[in-house]
Amino acid sequence: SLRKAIIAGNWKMNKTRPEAKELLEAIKPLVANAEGKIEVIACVPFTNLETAINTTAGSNVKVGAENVHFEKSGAFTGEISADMLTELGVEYVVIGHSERRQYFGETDETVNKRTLAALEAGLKPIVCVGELKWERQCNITEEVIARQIKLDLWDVTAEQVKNVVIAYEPVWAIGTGLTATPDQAQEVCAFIRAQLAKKYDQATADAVTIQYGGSMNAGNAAELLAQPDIDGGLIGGASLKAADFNTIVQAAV
Ligand code: 3PY
Repeated sequence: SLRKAIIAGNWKMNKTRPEAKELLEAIKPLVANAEGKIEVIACVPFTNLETAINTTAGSNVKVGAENVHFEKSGAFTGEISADMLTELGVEYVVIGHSERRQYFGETDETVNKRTLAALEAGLKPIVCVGELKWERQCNITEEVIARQIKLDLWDVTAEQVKNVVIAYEPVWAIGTGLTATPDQAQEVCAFIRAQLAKKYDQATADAVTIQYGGSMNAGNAAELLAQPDIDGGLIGGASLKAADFNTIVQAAV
């Protein structure tokens, strides 16, 4: 592949600090052989970031946050800025996960603002896109994805987009145990790359890592990752078990 694969765990709202330390200590030796071949990331709750940074120091496991606010500082009670994350040593941040869009009022506009703020601060955004079940049934998956790519990456330059990871997560496959078939996932990931080629150029599009997410697990990862336009995974539940997460990592090495 032209691109480095990226396997990222999305821990969601799970794990206290001692539990986070224990899980990362278990993951580290298992995935050590991936060093230099693929990127391995744990995206963890804000309260676990410092623990995760300390626990993974000197290893090939990188740390990401699960959200970031778009303003630099100020009266935004409960929010966390990009500078606060980079100062800790955080490298990646998940932006616009469907749970944030569904439950916390995220829109393409706020996803775009967060993406720009993250890039400006030197964080690598993992921007999540994906259609609802209803939208797939109505045959408008491509319109939905095209709109998200256009709006979420508004004003993101060709130079900047090389630091953006796109995660294709069909909303009907999140937390449902349903997974897109490899063909379905490949079709949309190729469509995303075509949209990037249209917006930027083919060389730029070819350099962007596109992950599949949505109930990727130890059993289905290999065939999803074998698809030409799927360059990794954003892993929910299976990232909370060291052995399962490692099976997925090994499928990408
Ligand atoms: C899932 O696998 O359910 C996810 O939401 C990954 O982000």
